[in-house]
Amino acid sequence: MSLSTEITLPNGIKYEQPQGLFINNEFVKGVDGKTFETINPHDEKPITFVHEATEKDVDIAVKAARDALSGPWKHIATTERGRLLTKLADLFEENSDILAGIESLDNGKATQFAKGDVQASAYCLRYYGGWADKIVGQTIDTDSQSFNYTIHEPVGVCGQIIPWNFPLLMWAWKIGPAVATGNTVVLKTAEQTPLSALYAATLIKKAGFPPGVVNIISGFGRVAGAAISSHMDIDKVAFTGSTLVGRQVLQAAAKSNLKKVTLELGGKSPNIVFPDADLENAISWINFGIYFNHGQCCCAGSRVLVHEAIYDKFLEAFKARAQQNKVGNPFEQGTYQGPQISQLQFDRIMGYIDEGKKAGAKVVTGGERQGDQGYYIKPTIFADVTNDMKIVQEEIFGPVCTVQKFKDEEEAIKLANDTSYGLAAGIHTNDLNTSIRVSNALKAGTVWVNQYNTIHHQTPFGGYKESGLGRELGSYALDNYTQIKTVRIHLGDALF
Ligand code: TXE
Repeated sequence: MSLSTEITLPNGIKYEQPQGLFINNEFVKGVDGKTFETINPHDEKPITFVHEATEKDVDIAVKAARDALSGPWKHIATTERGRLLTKLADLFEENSDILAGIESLDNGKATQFAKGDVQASAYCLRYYGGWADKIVGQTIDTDSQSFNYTIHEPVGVCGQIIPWNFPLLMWAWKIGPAVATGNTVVLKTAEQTPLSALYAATLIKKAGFPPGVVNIISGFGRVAGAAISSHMDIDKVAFTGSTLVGRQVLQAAAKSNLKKVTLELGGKSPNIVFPDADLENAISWINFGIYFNHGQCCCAGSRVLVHEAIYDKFLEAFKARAQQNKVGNPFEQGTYQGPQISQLQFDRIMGYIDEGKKAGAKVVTGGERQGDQGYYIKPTIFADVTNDMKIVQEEIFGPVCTVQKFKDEEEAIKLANDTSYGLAAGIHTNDLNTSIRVSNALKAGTVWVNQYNTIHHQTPFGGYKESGLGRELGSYALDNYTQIKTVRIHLGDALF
């Protein structure tokens, strides 16, 4: 079985696709010689195969990461660590067409948004490159007999498990802060989308990272993912994915070596429209809030709450806007929404749509698949829903939203918070007081006012309640990847 293959992207770009596991800066086969195929969600056909990591390969990758930690990486100047990350960011930008093309092919996202992901990944890597030589402790004055200071040390070997909805961006969110703070990494991609991460691995080597600092493996959750979360020589695990698996990762960490855990999980985020909002703007953001990335966003604004005074007008205009979104081939000019990631996700979403219809919700638009090939689903709006319906309570992770009426601010807040999740929320109003009052009352890790889905690498992101543990992005993410050591020096004679 080969370790790389030439692929011609639908836009004519030819490139060499690595297929191996990236360990110690080399592509290798898995110990058990297993491979698996990755499917193009646009035509449901296999693109190519990649080598599969099993427990033994996770062990090998962890050893590589452990060795790197006590090798040259330990002694590398912090400024040099930062330079490697900024170089990596430059390489992302230089290879933007290939990286975005792979993302559209393997994940199905429209080229315009795939390019946005590559740019956002580069910004994220560059931002954390800037932090590498600014990780500082404190000196703490307690009394004249003591000198106290803290050092922020790397946690060690970090296992990172990422999903398929933003394969490159999650790669950058995870690797950036881990490497900036001096850790080493074993990152497992999602089995649905291994390709862009492997191409990005070639850039790790090109940027000049020492072998073993960043290791990238393809494999399945129950095998390689589980091996990471229960590994005795991994010091921290960062996971993005379903709440169900997030719980399993936390349990595995508790049962093994109590490794540190950060979790970025699901959501069922409310997007609230007050009667004084600029309706045209609000509708554009609400449309982007749910249909961006085909609804496959943990923070998707999937529960739209609209004041009763503007409800009918809103619904009519939102329906018209959603019907304008071009659904189709990700490589075609102007495509807004591509296919869902897999047959499994397609079936899950269609199952929720059926469930909503059976429960008596009204389909305002969509509610069916598009075409007969590829995992395409029409942008779907449900109205006449009640809070106890499954489509209002459970994460659908597809282009499906519900629209509900509220009569006043108090009811809007009550409905918004009536969920086990707490990742994000949106507020659309021109009243400053309303925006601040409601932001304060919402149980969500991010509140967007008069915008939606505008995640920025400098601002933290993460969930309240069952949406996760810890924060990614911004300076806050650095805390996940550092251990704080306190050193107390006694300056006088013995006290006791
Ligand atoms: O997620 P999984 P799936 C939500 C969304 C979606 C649902 C299912 O609601 O419909 O999850 O998606 C790895 N130990 N989100 O099945 O299984 C897996 O290999 C360790 C929200 O794809 O959680 C992949 O790398 N790892 C979300 C990653 O976990 C395991 C993004 C995510 O897969 C594992 C994706 C195990 N036992 C889905 N089992 C978000 N927060 O953005 C699986 N994995």
